[in-house]
Amino acid sequence: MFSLKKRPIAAVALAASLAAMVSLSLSTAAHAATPKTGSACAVSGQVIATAKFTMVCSAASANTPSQPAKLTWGKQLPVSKANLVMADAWVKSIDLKSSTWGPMTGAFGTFVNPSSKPVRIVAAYTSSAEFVQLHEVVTADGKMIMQQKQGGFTVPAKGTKQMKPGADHTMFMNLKGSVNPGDLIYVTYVTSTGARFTQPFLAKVYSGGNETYNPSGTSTM
Ligand SMILES: [Cu+2]
Repeated sequence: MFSLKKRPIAAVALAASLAAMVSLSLSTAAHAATPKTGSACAVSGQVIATAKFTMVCSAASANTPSQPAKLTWGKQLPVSKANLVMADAWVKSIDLKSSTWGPMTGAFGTFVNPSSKPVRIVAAYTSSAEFVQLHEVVTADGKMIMQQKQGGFTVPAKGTKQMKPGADHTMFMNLKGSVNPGDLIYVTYVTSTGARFTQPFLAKVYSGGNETYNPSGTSTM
């Protein structure tokens, strides 16, 4: 574990290596055929979204020190419309020029599921960042760290699921630019069945939510 706040150099190196991995895999996706289900992918939580289907990069099993997770592309999930809405959606603003963090920020809000079936959110994407992860905050070695949440977020039938600082949240990774107070950032969530739901997040100034990021955490679907 390392603290991005205390070690900006490590954060920059992490961001650079993630950027390299993402641009490699994105350019591969753009120039080649759609990757095969089960083939290797670079970044857990990365999404390929077309008009017809969605594919999510995730691990077949949880990541452990002795057995690093193998990341693979999931199956092509047919596109449909998710039966979800969100209340109080906001994102923490970040000025990339003055930030000592990597180019990442958190988004929060409450999912509302009006249907009679639970909905599981497994991935998300936005044009404002190279990829998006669904994070949880846990305590490890006495420190608060954030990492990908195994299995994503489940919104119970006729229920809600809250994302808030210091707990489950949506993380924008490798932001393409600063997020200024008042900006609206559009995020599309993908459920386990491939249903999608796009939500605007209003950017505002917030000083908390500074957990250390554990980059070795991976998501399983
Ligand atoms: Cu996070």
